[in-house]
Amino acid sequence: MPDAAEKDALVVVDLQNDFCPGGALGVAGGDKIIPIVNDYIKKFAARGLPVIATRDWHPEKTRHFAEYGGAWPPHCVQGTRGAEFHPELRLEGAIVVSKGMDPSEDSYSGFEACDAEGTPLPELLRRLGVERIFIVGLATDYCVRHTALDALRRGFKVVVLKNAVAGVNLKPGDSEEALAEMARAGAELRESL
Ligand code: VGL
Ligand code: ZN
Repeated sequence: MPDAAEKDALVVVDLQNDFCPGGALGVAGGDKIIPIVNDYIKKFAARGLPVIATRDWHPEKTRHFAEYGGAWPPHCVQGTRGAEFHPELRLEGAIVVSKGMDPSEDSYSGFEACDAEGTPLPELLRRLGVERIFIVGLATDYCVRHTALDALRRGFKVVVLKNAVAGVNLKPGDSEEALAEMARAGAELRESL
């Protein structure tokens, strides 16, 4: 990791079973990024830099799901196997933050997530002195995109590691477009660490 400054953190977005192939909302190639993400987690941890893992964590009934007016099939329902992190993901000592619990909100952004004590992610990052986040995970066109844009709005620097993200692509090209939008908003796109 050539230029990791002291105030960096890794944010691993929603690497859960339901977003991987075979899951309720499987992203093509979603599981292929896991070994790369595991390597990045090790590198950050080895430097004593924070690693945050977000998870989509929905109630059974939420306006996020098509049955109740939303866009999606049920996925990442609290306590189900689909909501668990992928078994190959090695989170080590990562801080887990959850989002999507409010049945009236989509909550795509990791910045709406809280840890087990209810501390919101922006507050956690501030306490840790983080200035720049490296984003990896799923899905490029939803949670990665919203997390990156929110981070930039709140004054964090953002690097998106392109070899460790994958998208839903409801429309072909959605992920490419999302990456371009993140770049326009000020995110740095890097192929890898
Ligand atoms: C996500 C669709 C629905 C994501 C979450 O994590 O990108 N996408 N809920
Ligand atoms: Zn969701």
